[in-house]
Amino acid sequence: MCKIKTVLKYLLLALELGFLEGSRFRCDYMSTNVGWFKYHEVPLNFHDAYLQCKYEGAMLASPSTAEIKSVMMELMCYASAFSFSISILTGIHSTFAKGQFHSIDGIPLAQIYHEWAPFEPDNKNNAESCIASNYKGKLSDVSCDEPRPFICHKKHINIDPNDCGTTDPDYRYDKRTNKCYKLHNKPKRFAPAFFTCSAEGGHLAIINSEEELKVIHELHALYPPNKIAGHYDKNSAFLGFYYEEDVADWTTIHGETLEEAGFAKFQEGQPSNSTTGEYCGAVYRDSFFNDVSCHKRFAFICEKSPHYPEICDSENLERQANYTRICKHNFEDKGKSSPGKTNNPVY
Ligand SMILES: *[C@@H]1O[C@H](CO)[C@@H](O)[C@H](O)[C@H]1NC(C)=O
Ligand SMILES: *[C@@H]1O[C@H](CO)[C@@H](O)[C@H](O)[C@H]1NC(C)=O
Ligand SMILES: [Ca+2]
Ligand SMILES: [Ca+2]
Repeated sequence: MCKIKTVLKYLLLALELGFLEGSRFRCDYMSTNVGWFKYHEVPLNFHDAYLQCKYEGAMLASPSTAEIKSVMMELMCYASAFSFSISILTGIHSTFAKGQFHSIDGIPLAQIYHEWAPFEPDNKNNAESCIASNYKGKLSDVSCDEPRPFICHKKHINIDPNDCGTTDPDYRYDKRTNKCYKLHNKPKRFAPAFFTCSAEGGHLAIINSEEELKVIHELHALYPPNKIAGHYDKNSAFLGFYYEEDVADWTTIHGETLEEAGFAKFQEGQPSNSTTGEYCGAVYRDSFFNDVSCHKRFAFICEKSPHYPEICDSENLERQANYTRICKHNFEDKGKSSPGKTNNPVY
Protein backbone atom coordinates (compact mmCIF):
# COMPACT_ATOMS: atom_id res chain seq x y z
CA MET A 1 0.00 0.00 0.00
CA CYS A 2 1.29 3.37 -0.92
CA LYS A 3 0.76 5.87 1.79
CA ILE A 4 -2.50 7.40 0.73
CA LYS A 5 -2.96 8.08 4.38
CA THR A 6 0.08 10.29 4.44
CA VAL A 7 -1.33 12.56 1.77
CA LEU A 8 -4.69 12.65 3.46
CA LYS A 9 -2.93 13.46 6.68
CA TYR A 10 -1.25 16.40 4.99
CA LEU A 11 -4.51 17.62 3.63
CA LEU A 12 -6.29 17.30 6.94
CA LEU A 13 -3.42 18.87 8.83
CA ALA A 14 -3.41 21.74 6.38
CA LEU A 15 -7.10 22.26 6.93
CA GLU A 16 -6.75 22.15 10.67
CA LEU A 17 -4.03 24.74 10.57
CA GLY A 18 -5.99 26.82 8.12
CA PHE A 19 -3.03 27.15 5.72
CA LEU A 20 -5.17 26.65 2.70
CA GLU A 21 -7.93 29.06 3.44
CA GLY A 22 -9.30 30.36 0.17
CA SER A 23 -6.65 28.59 -1.87
CA ARG A 24 -7.84 27.77 -5.39
CA PHE A 25 -5.87 26.36 -8.27
CA ARG A 26 -6.05 23.97 -11.20
CA CYS A 27 -7.81 20.70 -10.38
CA ASP A 28 -5.10 18.72 -12.11
CA TYR A 29 -2.89 19.74 -9.18
CA MET A 30 -3.06 18.13 -5.78
CA SER A 31 -3.37 20.39 -2.78
CA THR A 32 -1.12 19.97 0.27
CA ASN A 33 -0.06 22.22 3.12
CA VAL A 34 3.12 23.07 1.20
CA GLY A 35 1.34 24.08 -1.97
CA TRP A 36 -0.14 22.45 -5.05
CA PHE A 37 1.57 19.65 -6.99
CA LYS A 38 1.17 17.91 -10.31
CA TYR A 39 2.99 14.85 -11.55
CA HIS A 40 3.77 14.94 -15.28
CA GLU A 41 4.04 11.41 -16.56
CA VAL A 42 5.18 12.33 -20.06
CA PRO A 43 8.94 12.77 -19.83
CA LEU A 44 10.46 16.07 -20.94
CA ASN A 45 13.98 17.42 -20.89
CA PHE A 46 14.88 20.04 -18.32
CA HIS A 47 14.24 23.03 -20.51
CA ASP A 48 10.80 21.86 -21.61
CA ALA A 49 9.83 20.64 -18.12
CA TYR A 50 10.83 24.03 -16.74
CA LEU A 51 8.67 25.77 -19.33
CA GLN A 52 5.74 23.38 -18.94
CA CYS A 53 5.52 24.13 -15.21
CA LYS A 54 6.04 27.84 -15.75
CA TYR A 55 3.28 28.07 -18.34
CA GLU A 56 0.95 26.12 -16.06
CA GLY A 57 1.48 28.91 -13.55
CA ALA A 58 3.76 26.81 -11.34
CA MET A 59 7.45 25.89 -11.01
CA LEU A 60 9.48 22.73 -11.65
CA ALA A 61 9.55 21.12 -8.19
CA SER A 62 12.71 20.64 -6.14
CA PRO A 63 12.85 18.57 -2.92
CA SER A 64 14.03 21.65 -1.07
CA THR A 65 12.38 20.84 2.25
CA ALA A 66 11.48 17.57 3.94
CA GLU A 67 7.77 18.28 3.47
CA ILE A 68 8.04 19.05 -0.23
CA LYS A 69 10.29 16.05 -0.77
CA SER A 70 7.80 13.84 1.01
CA VAL A 71 4.92 14.97 -1.20
CA MET A 72 7.08 14.49 -4.30
CA MET A 73 7.88 10.93 -3.27
CA GLU A 74 4.20 10.24 -2.65
CA LEU A 75 3.30 11.54 -6.09
CA MET A 76 5.96 9.38 -7.73
CA CYS A 77 4.50 6.45 -5.89
CA TYR A 78 0.97 7.11 -7.13
CA ALA A 79 1.92 8.10 -10.60
CA SER A 80 3.79 5.16 -11.95
CA ALA A 81 3.55 1.42 -11.82
CA PHE A 82 7.30 1.48 -12.39
CA SER A 83 8.20 4.01 -9.79
CA PHE A 84 11.10 1.99 -8.45
CA SER A 85 12.77 2.06 -11.84
CA ILE A 86 12.11 5.64 -12.87
CA SER A 87 13.66 8.82 -11.69
CA ILE A 88 12.14 12.25 -11.99
CA LEU A 89 13.80 15.46 -13.01
CA THR A 90 13.94 17.99 -10.22
CA GLY A 91 14.25 21.75 -10.50
CA ILE A 92 17.80 21.63 -9.10
CA HIS A 93 20.20 22.53 -11.88
CA SER A 94 23.49 24.20 -12.71
CA THR A 95 22.73 25.29 -16.24
CA PHE A 96 23.86 28.87 -15.59
CA ALA A 97 27.30 27.95 -14.30
CA LYS A 98 28.86 24.51 -14.04
CA GLY A 99 28.66 22.94 -10.62
CA GLN A 100 26.62 25.79 -9.15
CA PHE A 101 23.52 23.78 -8.34
CA HIS A 102 20.43 25.49 -7.00
CA SER A 103 16.68 25.06 -7.21
CA ILE A 104 14.71 27.11 -9.75
CA ASP A 105 13.76 29.52 -6.98
CA GLY A 106 17.42 29.95 -6.06
CA ILE A 107 18.03 27.71 -3.04
CA PRO A 108 21.64 26.43 -3.25
CA LEU A 109 22.02 22.65 -3.15
CA ALA A 110 24.25 23.10 -0.11
CA GLN A 111 21.21 24.36 1.79
CA ILE A 112 19.00 21.45 0.72
CA TYR A 113 19.21 18.29 2.77
CA HIS A 114 20.08 15.58 0.25
CA GLU A 115 21.51 12.12 -0.19
CA TRP A 116 23.12 10.87 -3.37
CA ALA A 117 22.43 7.60 -5.14
CA PRO A 118 25.46 5.24 -5.25
CA PHE A 119 28.34 6.55 -7.40
CA GLU A 120 26.71 9.92 -7.77
CA PRO A 121 27.38 12.72 -8.44
CA ASP A 122 29.86 11.84 -11.17
CA ASN A 123 29.30 14.62 -13.72
CA LYS A 124 29.64 12.04 -16.46
CA ASN A 125 31.38 13.39 -19.56
CA ASN A 126 31.36 16.73 -17.79
CA ALA A 127 27.82 17.09 -19.09
CA GLU A 128 25.51 16.60 -16.12
CA SER A 129 23.94 19.87 -15.06
CA CYS A 130 20.59 18.58 -13.87
CA ILE A 131 19.50 16.57 -10.84
CA ALA A 132 17.17 13.58 -10.90
CA SER A 133 15.61 11.90 -7.89
CA ASN A 134 14.70 8.23 -7.52
CA TYR A 135 11.64 7.10 -5.57
CA LYS A 136 13.66 7.01 -2.38
CA GLY A 137 14.64 10.64 -2.81
CA LYS A 138 18.26 9.80 -3.63
CA LEU A 139 19.76 12.23 -6.11
CA SER A 140 21.89 11.78 -9.24
CA ASP A 141 23.40 14.37 -11.49
CA VAL A 142 22.13 13.74 -15.02
CA SER A 143 22.13 15.25 -18.47
CA CYS A 144 19.54 18.04 -18.82
CA ASP A 145 18.74 16.76 -22.31
CA GLU A 146 17.49 13.39 -21.14
CA PRO A 147 13.70 13.46 -20.82
CA ARG A 148 12.22 12.36 -17.50
CA PRO A 149 8.89 12.68 -15.74
CA PHE A 150 8.73 15.67 -13.41
CA ILE A 151 6.57 17.43 -10.87
CA CYS A 152 5.29 20.98 -10.97
CA HIS A 153 4.78 22.85 -7.74
CA LYS A 154 2.77 25.96 -7.01
CA LYS A 155 3.97 27.29 -3.68
CA HIS A 156 1.91 30.29 -2.84
CA ILE A 157 -1.39 31.33 -4.22
CA ASN A 158 -1.70 35.04 -3.81
CA ILE A 159 -3.88 35.60 -6.84
CA ASP A 160 -7.20 33.87 -7.33
CA PRO A 161 -7.89 32.39 -10.77
CA ASN A 162 -9.85 34.83 -12.94
CA ASP A 163 -12.87 34.33 -15.26
CA CYS A 164 -10.55 32.46 -17.56
CA GLY A 165 -9.56 29.87 -14.97
CA THR A 166 -6.00 31.11 -14.77
CA THR A 167 -3.97 33.49 -12.65
CA ASP A 168 -2.54 34.95 -15.87
CA PRO A 169 -4.16 38.40 -16.20
CA ASP A 170 -3.42 38.53 -19.92
CA TYR A 171 -6.19 36.05 -20.68
CA ARG A 172 -9.32 38.06 -21.42
CA TYR A 173 -12.79 36.61 -21.47
CA ASP A 174 -15.02 37.47 -24.41
CA LYS A 175 -18.69 36.78 -24.01
CA ARG A 176 -19.38 36.82 -27.75
CA THR A 177 -17.51 33.54 -28.17
CA ASN A 178 -17.47 32.42 -24.52
CA LYS A 179 -13.72 31.94 -24.83
CA CYS A 180 -10.62 33.55 -23.40
CA TYR A 181 -7.79 34.97 -25.48
CA LYS A 182 -4.24 36.07 -24.89
CA LEU A 183 -1.93 37.76 -27.32
CA HIS A 184 1.70 36.91 -26.67
CA ASN A 185 3.70 39.88 -27.88
CA LYS A 186 7.05 38.25 -27.23
CA PRO A 187 7.42 36.59 -30.60
CA LYS A 188 8.09 32.88 -31.00
CA ARG A 189 8.33 30.34 -33.77
CA PHE A 190 5.26 28.23 -34.46
CA ALA A 191 6.26 25.14 -32.45
CA PRO A 192 7.22 26.98 -29.23
CA ALA A 193 4.08 29.11 -29.63
CA PHE A 194 1.99 25.93 -29.83
CA PHE A 195 3.76 24.58 -26.74
CA THR A 196 3.15 27.79 -24.81
CA CYS A 197 -0.59 27.97 -25.47
CA SER A 198 -0.98 24.29 -24.74
CA ALA A 199 0.87 24.42 -21.42
CA GLU A 200 -1.19 27.45 -20.43
CA GLY A 201 -4.24 25.24 -20.79
CA GLY A 202 -5.33 26.50 -24.20
CA HIS A 203 -4.32 26.21 -27.82
CA LEU A 204 -3.25 28.48 -30.65
CA ALA A 205 -6.45 30.33 -31.52
CA ILE A 206 -8.74 28.92 -34.19
CA ILE A 207 -11.19 31.28 -35.82
CA ASN A 208 -14.62 29.72 -36.15
CA SER A 209 -16.62 32.74 -37.29
CA GLU A 210 -16.44 36.25 -38.67
CA GLU A 211 -17.33 37.45 -35.19
CA GLU A 212 -14.37 35.64 -33.65
CA LEU A 213 -12.11 37.33 -36.20
CA LYS A 214 -13.45 40.62 -34.88
CA VAL A 215 -12.63 39.58 -31.33
CA ILE A 216 -9.08 38.74 -32.43
CA HIS A 217 -8.70 42.05 -34.26
CA GLU A 218 -9.82 43.95 -31.18
CA LEU A 219 -7.30 42.07 -29.08
CA HIS A 220 -4.51 42.74 -31.57
CA ALA A 221 -5.42 46.43 -31.57
CA LEU A 222 -4.56 46.59 -27.87
CA TYR A 223 -0.94 45.98 -28.90
CA PRO A 224 -0.11 48.59 -31.55
CA PRO A 225 3.24 48.00 -33.32
CA ASN A 226 4.91 51.05 -31.79
CA LYS A 227 4.18 49.70 -28.32
CA ILE A 228 5.78 46.29 -28.91
CA ALA A 229 9.53 45.85 -28.41
CA GLY A 230 11.75 44.04 -30.88
CA HIS A 231 12.30 43.86 -34.60
CA TYR A 232 9.91 41.53 -36.29
CA ASP A 233 6.82 41.70 -38.47
CA LYS A 234 4.21 42.98 -36.05
CA ASN A 235 1.35 42.92 -38.50
CA SER A 236 0.71 39.19 -38.39
CA ALA A 237 0.23 36.85 -35.43
CA PHE A 238 0.30 33.04 -35.47
CA LEU A 239 -3.00 31.20 -35.24
CA GLY A 240 -3.72 27.49 -34.88
CA PHE A 241 -3.61 26.36 -38.51
CA TYR A 242 -0.95 25.17 -40.91
CA TYR A 243 -0.44 23.82 -44.40
CA GLU A 244 -0.60 20.07 -44.36
CA GLU A 245 1.48 18.96 -47.32
CA ASP A 246 0.05 15.44 -47.54
CA VAL A 247 -3.48 16.69 -48.03
CA ALA A 248 -2.30 19.85 -49.80
CA ASP A 249 -4.63 22.00 -47.76
CA TRP A 250 -4.76 24.32 -44.78
CA THR A 251 -5.73 22.47 -41.62
CA THR A 252 -6.45 23.62 -38.10
CA ILE A 253 -4.41 22.16 -35.27
CA HIS A 254 -7.60 20.32 -34.36
CA GLY A 255 -7.68 18.54 -37.68
CA GLU A 256 -10.37 20.42 -39.59
CA THR A 257 -10.14 22.30 -42.84
CA LEU A 258 -10.56 26.05 -42.43
CA GLU A 259 -13.98 25.77 -44.08
CA GLU A 260 -15.03 23.13 -41.58
CA ALA A 261 -13.74 25.33 -38.75
CA GLY A 262 -16.00 28.12 -39.98
CA PHE A 263 -13.69 30.80 -41.35
CA ALA A 264 -11.29 30.48 -44.29
CA LYS A 265 -10.64 33.90 -45.78
CA PHE A 266 -7.07 34.81 -46.70
CA GLN A 267 -6.01 38.39 -47.34
CA GLU A 268 -5.80 39.26 -51.03
CA GLY A 269 -2.50 38.01 -52.46
CA GLN A 270 -2.21 35.39 -49.71
CA PRO A 271 -1.33 32.60 -49.26
CA SER A 272 1.85 33.77 -50.99
CA ASN A 273 4.27 31.00 -49.98
CA SER A 274 7.10 33.53 -50.30
CA THR A 275 10.82 32.89 -50.12
CA THR A 276 11.61 29.54 -48.47
CA GLY A 277 8.02 28.48 -48.04
CA GLU A 278 5.24 29.58 -45.70
CA TYR A 279 3.44 26.71 -44.08
CA CYS A 280 2.07 28.20 -40.89
CA GLY A 281 -1.11 30.15 -40.35
CA ALA A 282 -1.35 33.73 -39.16
CA VAL A 283 -3.80 36.59 -39.19
CA TYR A 284 -3.20 40.21 -40.06
CA ARG A 285 -3.89 42.67 -37.30
CA ASP A 286 -6.55 44.37 -39.41
CA SER A 287 -7.36 41.87 -42.10
CA PHE A 288 -7.71 38.19 -42.97
CA PHE A 289 -5.34 35.23 -42.94
CA ASN A 290 -1.70 35.20 -44.02
CA ASP A 291 0.66 32.31 -44.54
CA VAL A 292 4.02 32.84 -42.83
CA SER A 293 7.18 30.88 -42.18
CA CYS A 294 6.89 28.49 -39.24
CA HIS A 295 10.50 29.25 -38.41
CA LYS A 296 10.17 33.00 -38.15
CA ARG A 297 9.10 34.60 -34.90
CA PHE A 298 5.71 36.21 -34.67
CA ALA A 299 3.38 37.30 -31.94
CA PHE A 300 0.75 34.62 -31.39
CA ILE A 301 -2.74 34.31 -30.01
CA CYS A 302 -3.83 31.63 -27.58
CA GLU A 303 -7.44 30.69 -26.99
CA LYS A 304 -8.75 28.80 -24.00
CA SER A 305 -12.00 27.63 -22.57
CA PRO A 306 -12.84 29.46 -19.34
CA HIS A 307 -13.70 26.01 -17.91
CA TYR A 308 -10.43 24.24 -18.63
CA PRO A 309 -8.39 23.48 -16.68
CA GLU A 310 -10.99 23.25 -13.94
CA ILE A 311 -10.35 25.19 -10.78
CA CYS A 312 -10.53 23.41 -7.45
CA ASP A 313 -10.79 24.52 -3.90
CA SER A 314 -8.08 23.17 -1.65
CA GLU A 315 -10.78 22.21 0.83
CA ASN A 316 -12.47 19.86 -1.58
CA LEU A 317 -10.67 16.71 -0.52
CA GLU A 318 -12.93 14.22 -2.23
CA ARG A 319 -12.41 15.93 -5.52
CA GLN A 320 -8.67 16.02 -5.03
CA ALA A 321 -8.59 12.35 -4.17
CA ASN A 322 -9.92 11.55 -7.64
CA TYR A 323 -6.80 12.92 -9.22
CA THR A 324 -4.46 10.41 -7.68
CA ARG A 325 -3.96 6.81 -8.59
CA ILE A 326 -3.43 3.75 -6.53
CA CYS A 327 0.15 2.88 -5.83
CA LYS A 328 1.02 -0.69 -6.58
CA HIS A 329 4.13 -0.99 -4.49
CA ASN A 330 4.70 -1.68 -0.91
CA PHE A 331 7.23 0.92 0.04
CA GLU A 332 6.79 0.18 3.71
CA ASP A 333 8.38 -3.21 3.11
CA LYS A 334 11.46 -1.71 1.62
CA GLY A 335 12.66 -0.63 4.99
CA LYS A 336 13.94 2.48 6.59
CA SER A 337 14.34 4.55 3.44
CA SER A 338 10.58 4.66 3.04
CA PRO A 339 10.03 8.10 1.56
CA GLY A 340 8.92 10.89 3.79
CA LYS A 341 9.12 8.81 6.92
CA THR A 342 12.47 9.54 8.44
CA ASN A 343 12.83 13.22 7.92
CA ASN A 344 9.34 14.57 8.03
CA PRO A 345 8.88 16.93 10.93
CA VAL A 346 5.21 17.58 10.23
CA TYR A 347 3.79 14.66 12.13
C1 LIG B 1 6.27 26.80 -51.39
O1 LIG B 1 7.56 27.33 -51.65
C2 LIG B 1 8.58 26.36 -51.54
C3 LIG B 1 9.92 27.08 -51.67
O2 LIG B 1 9.93 27.94 -52.75
C4 LIG B 1 8.39 25.29 -52.61
O3 LIG B 1 9.40 24.33 -52.50
C5 LIG B 1 7.04 24.64 -52.39
O4 LIG B 1 6.75 23.68 -53.39
C6 LIG B 1 5.91 25.67 -52.34
N1 LIG B 1 4.72 24.99 -51.88
C7 LIG B 1 3.53 25.20 -52.40
C8 LIG B 1 2.40 24.40 -51.85
O5 LIG B 1 3.34 25.98 -53.30
C1 LIG C 1 -14.71 10.53 -7.48
O1 LIG C 1 -14.73 9.34 -8.26
C2 LIG C 1 -15.77 8.46 -7.90
C3 LIG C 1 -15.59 7.19 -8.71
O2 LIG C 1 -15.21 7.46 -10.02
C4 LIG C 1 -17.13 9.14 -8.14
O3 LIG C 1 -18.18 8.28 -7.80
C5 LIG C 1 -17.21 10.41 -7.31
O4 LIG C 1 -18.40 11.09 -7.58
C6 LIG C 1 -16.00 11.31 -7.62
N1 LIG C 1 -16.03 12.44 -6.71
C7 LIG C 1 -15.99 13.70 -7.15
C8 LIG C 1 -16.08 14.74 -6.11
O5 LIG C 1 -15.92 13.99 -8.32
CA1 LIG D 1 25.59 11.24 -12.77
CA1 LIG E 1 2.30 35.15 -46.79
